[in-house]
Amino acid sequence: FQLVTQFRQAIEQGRIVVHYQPKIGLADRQLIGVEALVRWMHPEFGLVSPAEFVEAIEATGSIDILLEHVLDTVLRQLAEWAAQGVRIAAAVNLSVRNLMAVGFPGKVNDALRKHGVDPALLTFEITESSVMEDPEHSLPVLNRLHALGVGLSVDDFGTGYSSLAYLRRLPIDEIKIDRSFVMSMGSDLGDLAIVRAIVDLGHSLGLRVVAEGVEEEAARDALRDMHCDQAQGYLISRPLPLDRFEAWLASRTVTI
Ligand code: G
Ligand code: G
Ligand code: NA
Ligand code: MN
Repeated sequence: FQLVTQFRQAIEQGRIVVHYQPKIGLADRQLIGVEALVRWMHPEFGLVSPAEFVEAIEATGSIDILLEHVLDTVLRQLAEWAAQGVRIAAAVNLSVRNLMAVGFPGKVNDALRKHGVDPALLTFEITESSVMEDPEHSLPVLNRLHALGVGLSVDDFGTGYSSLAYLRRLPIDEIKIDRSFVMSMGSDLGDLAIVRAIVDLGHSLGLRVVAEGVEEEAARDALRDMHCDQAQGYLISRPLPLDRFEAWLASRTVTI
């Protein structure tokens, strides 16, 4: 496949980069960690979003090259921050295919050891639909990841159709409320009710709850009042390349 060849080349040329979007605690507004979001700096098309290429790479069966690259980049960075005395956690997105690979947890373990990173600093984000696609295969992989001590988060929560009984059986630590609900909670009482219900549901199941797509101060304050745990979104910061994220961090005297 030409795409795979191009993609491998892009990795070698340093054109597959990771951007970092901060996540803050709502109670104290301190930085907790970042979500790692990959981008392809394409010579013709500019900065290409993963929305444009992850599915295509996945279809070729070579999605593991992307994950290996992202994981290596992120763990190297976490080790670097830890060496500077800054404790920052990171979340990495998994695709459906990643969840089906039985050898995947072993590779994660190797990568953690290689970089000497505390497993508690790494979380994987999975979507409801990717787990539900083939639970027989994904559940053992999730259990092994959990046993390593890495965190597991269900992304885009509220958009799928997982039964609560099923959710309770997954070895997860966190749910992320889908940004569609959070972005309109200020103008739509139905979405506000959904956000509130998800926060309560998550807490009843002993899970941490993160709101993504926080764009307005009013939403942030309402989420804090509902005791939602963490927030991520343009209000706090857009996803940033490493140098700009570090500048953001350094200049952050007032906690936003
Ligand atoms: O950053 P952006 O809004 O363009 O992300 C679009 C989508 O790509 C999101 O659903 C996000 O979860 C996904 N994504 C970002 N980085 C990665 C990655 O490293 N691996 C996978 N599988 N998906 C990613
Ligand atoms: O599917 P996933 O939740 O991983 O997608 C994350 C993507 O959401 C990021 O790549 C980022 O570009 C986008 N995003 C993050 N914060 C906001 C926000 O506040 N508003 C909007 N519209 N998109 C956001
Ligand atoms: Na995500
Ligand atoms: Mn999401």
